[in-house]
Amino acid sequence: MSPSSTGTLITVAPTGAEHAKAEVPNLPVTLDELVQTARDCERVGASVIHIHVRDDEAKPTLDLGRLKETVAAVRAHTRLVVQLSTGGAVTDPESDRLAVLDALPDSASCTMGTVNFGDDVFLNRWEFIVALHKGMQERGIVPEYEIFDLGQLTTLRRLLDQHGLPAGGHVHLDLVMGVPGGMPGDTETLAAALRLIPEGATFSATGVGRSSLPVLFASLSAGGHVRVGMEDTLSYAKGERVRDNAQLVARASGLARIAQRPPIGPEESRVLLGVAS
Ligand code: KMH
Ligand code: ZN
Repeated sequence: MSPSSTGTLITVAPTGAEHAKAEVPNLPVTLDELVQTARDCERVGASVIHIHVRDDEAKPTLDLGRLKETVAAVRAHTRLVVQLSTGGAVTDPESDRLAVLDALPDSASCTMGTVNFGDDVFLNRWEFIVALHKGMQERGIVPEYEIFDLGQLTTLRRLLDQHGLPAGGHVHLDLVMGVPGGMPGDTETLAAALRLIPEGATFSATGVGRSSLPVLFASLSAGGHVRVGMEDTLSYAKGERVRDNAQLVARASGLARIAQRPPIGPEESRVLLGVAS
């Protein structure tokens, strides 16, 4: 992909599984808050939403009923590509993570290996990766392969070689950079990832915490797409907390325009990702 040949797909990851509502009161955790966030972010340039759901106590949950209700509500109120997390929280069992696919989102995340995750371990065994990949192929769900470290790009190539292309026929991945335990979020590491990305694939990049902006600039300059949101960063600038997810999406949209790679809308994102309309 040549750097200036395409617009920018902006994904918003509004909630995640790690932040506590008590400590982050503006984190969207209820269905109403999520739908409002989705609408606000679509208006300022997001075209994909990466969703983690919370329960009535605002704790992360993979309850299938809630996931289905969430997919339906976001579809009813926006045109965003709806991507569910199969990563969940580090404590979620594989069976629950696999069952996420039964909510039949447009897209779902699929992490390409185990990684230290702060003080925890985010476990993704090879057999589990294959089960997720095949489960998505069977259901026509388009994966976003999550890459937390460079070796996981090798795993992605092995997965595609052994088990074929994903639903939709196109490979799209997200470099999740700056997780304590994963690859750092800087230009050098993003550049190193480029030569390991499978031929014909598109990529997005996410910088966690203070790597948010360096990764955003690096990805835009390298022809990549971007993911932003309160799952990944709660700080807008030094000493300034994020106001809401739309603030992060609006900044990414502005920078994408400056880079002459303006945000693409949900329909164009569907075509790019191979998601059925
Ligand atoms: N919450 C992390 C343990 C994903 O959404 O697929 C995993 C995660 C990745 O956020
Ligand atoms: Zn996530």
